[in-house]
Amino acid sequence: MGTLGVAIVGTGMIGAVHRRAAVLAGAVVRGVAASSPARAQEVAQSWGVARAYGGIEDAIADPQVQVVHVCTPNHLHRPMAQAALDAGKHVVCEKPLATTLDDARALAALAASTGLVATVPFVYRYHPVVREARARVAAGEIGPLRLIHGSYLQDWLLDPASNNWRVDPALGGASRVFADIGSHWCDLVEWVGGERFAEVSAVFETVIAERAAATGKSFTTPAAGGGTQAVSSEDVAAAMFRTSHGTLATVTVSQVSAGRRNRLWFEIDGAKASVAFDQEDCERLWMGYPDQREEVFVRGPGAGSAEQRRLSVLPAGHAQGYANCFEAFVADTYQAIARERPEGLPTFEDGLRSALIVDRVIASARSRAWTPIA
Ligand code: SOE
Repeated sequence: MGTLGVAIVGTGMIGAVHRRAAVLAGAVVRGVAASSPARAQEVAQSWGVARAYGGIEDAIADPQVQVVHVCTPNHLHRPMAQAALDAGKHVVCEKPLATTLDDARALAALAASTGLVATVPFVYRYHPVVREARARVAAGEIGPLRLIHGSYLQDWLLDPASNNWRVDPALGGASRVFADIGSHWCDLVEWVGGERFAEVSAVFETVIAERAAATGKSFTTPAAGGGTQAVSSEDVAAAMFRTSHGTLATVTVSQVSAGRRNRLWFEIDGAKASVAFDQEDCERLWMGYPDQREEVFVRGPGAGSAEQRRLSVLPAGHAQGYANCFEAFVADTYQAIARERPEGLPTFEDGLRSALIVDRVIASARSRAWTPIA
């Protein structure tokens, strides 16, 4: 495969993460599109990128671009990803794949019909010890599942002075905290545990009723005096799931938990052992046994499952984290374009699965009833 040409559409915090991962994977970023042509110019200059596109039309018309990374606010994912696929470009589209289930269905169907590579960054799958957990569960080391539990907690929206496009349902979608980060947790535990959620009972709470008016930037703390706006999206969510095997799962999700920056944590308890992962302590995997034994598996290239070793690019003790996951995800996406099939690559099918879960979680939170996921 020759050098891939890439367009980055959306230049907030996550656009910069995509750009770095694309470059490290050997691609050339041909151009950027942003919220305005002026902003695209500014970013193109600071990133040292050749072209500042006027919009998605220019990006997909660029013959030097084979892959479009959609890093815009959520409500633009559907039109941007669709335009790119229609133009014959491979797509990496941020999660949530779309703000409605119908839009996610349409994108997944379109991607399947084109045969193009279309992926969604469920990047926590790329922690080497997460691969280790999955391999151990699949090998029967923890036995039949008895319980799944955990949380995904952040604090970047604790301050009422903080606001962001994600808070506005017109831009972020009908769910905020669950679609933004609960979606990662669900993807991860279904993928590691090997059981799919079949029904849900969920509760949403908006604990900060008013926030400083948003400026539209990806992570924003607006200056005082800019007015306030009422908040309708949820700051916290709690959900109980039952898998199709009958296993109970519970998760707490929050963007207002002081001191928790990005704490995705899960534990899967089986009949023979338990396995636990903490994203903020991501070099280690905990295994617990009923006879008081414990094992802490430490990430490294020399031990453990094949996928753990494949993704451990640094020696143990040389911490590998979030950015490395992103890099490995983008590198695997590009490998898929080269016709290889990397293990565990999250595609638009996984984005659709996630959109279905989020849709059912929202329905349950509204109806206050157990709701099937089918
Ligand atoms: C903000 O909550 C955010 O950047 C999410 O949008 C990402 O998906 C998550 O990985 C980190 O936090």
